[in-house]
Amino acid sequence: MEDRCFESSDSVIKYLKNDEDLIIDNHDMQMQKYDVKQIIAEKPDYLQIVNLKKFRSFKKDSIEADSEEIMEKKWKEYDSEFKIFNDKFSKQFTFSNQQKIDNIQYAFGRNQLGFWLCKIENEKPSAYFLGLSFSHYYINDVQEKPIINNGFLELEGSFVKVVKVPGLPGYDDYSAIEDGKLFKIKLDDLIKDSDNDGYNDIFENSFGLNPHNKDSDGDGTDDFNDLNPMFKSENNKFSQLYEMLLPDYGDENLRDNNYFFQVFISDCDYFHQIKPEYHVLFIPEDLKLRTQYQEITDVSLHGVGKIKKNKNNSNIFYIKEWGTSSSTDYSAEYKNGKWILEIVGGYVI
Ligand SMILES: [Ca+2]
Ligand SMILES: [Ca+2]
Ligand SMILES: [Ca+2]
Repeated sequence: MEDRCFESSDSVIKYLKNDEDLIIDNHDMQMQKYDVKQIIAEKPDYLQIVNLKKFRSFKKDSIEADSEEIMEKKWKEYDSEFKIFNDKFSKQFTFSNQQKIDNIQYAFGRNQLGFWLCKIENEKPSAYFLGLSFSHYYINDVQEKPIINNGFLELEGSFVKVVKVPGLPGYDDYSAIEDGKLFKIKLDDLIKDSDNDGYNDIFENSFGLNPHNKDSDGDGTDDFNDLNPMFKSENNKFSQLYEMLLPDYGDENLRDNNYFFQVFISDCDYFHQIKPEYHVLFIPEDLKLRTQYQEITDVSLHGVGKIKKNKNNSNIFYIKEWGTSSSTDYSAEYKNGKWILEIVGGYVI
């Protein structure tokens, strides 16, 4: 645990440098050159890909230049068009491509983790993770044909690659590798939830949960309702420190947002033991321990680093927390059973 949670050196400069290296490593992983062949070779088994003769290009679909007024009008239309989805799913997804079949309403949903099929049946919302990485797959915003057809989810789109914007970690741009694809997934495969805990198998496999156990970490709470489904929460000094450094959403109650997650890349046991106020997932630091989805998809928007000890005072520590556009260094003093945090550095882009 010592290695996984604590920095070995106590030079602040070295500490900062290590952290930047970590961020750069994660970006390098994204920069791996994938071509069409490789994407197809590594595609999930349940995915079928059909080449379309007539199609809407990535360029047309994604970067059609609109004036601000048109954009505003579009957003207003969006609000009314997807009102029932926004109501039922709170604001956990951006929706498109709505479809009604008998008394079931479907829409395609996107969030920080990736792509989902959202369904409302008898007033009850459910979402099914597609497991298709936005690093490789682009799904068109506009699609003339219905997304549900003959027992399949059918989505038009393109193969893409991520282009990192230099100097702006977290700001991704995309370019198309090949347009005119129809991505097909059998609804039975997509909806399959072997342990019946509310998360489909594809989601659990993509993020390292157990698709055959309702309670992956064995803490007595089902994965779907467990805010920290991968690890048992424990109340100790250092888990408290990590809790204090989590992104703060104020009084907003996100507990019932079962499809909203903060994802952290960390192997630190104390970090894993947090008791958060919203759903969290962890990704292993070791690339070899990641799932195929995690290997190619950058879903972590926030991070908290390792703990650095002060050589002269065993109650003083240093720790860094970062988001997509800022990074903050803290000194943390443990005094009378409480942490006192003080900002000692950082940057904002
Ligand atoms: Ca499940
Ligand atoms: Ca499960
Ligand atoms: Ca659990």
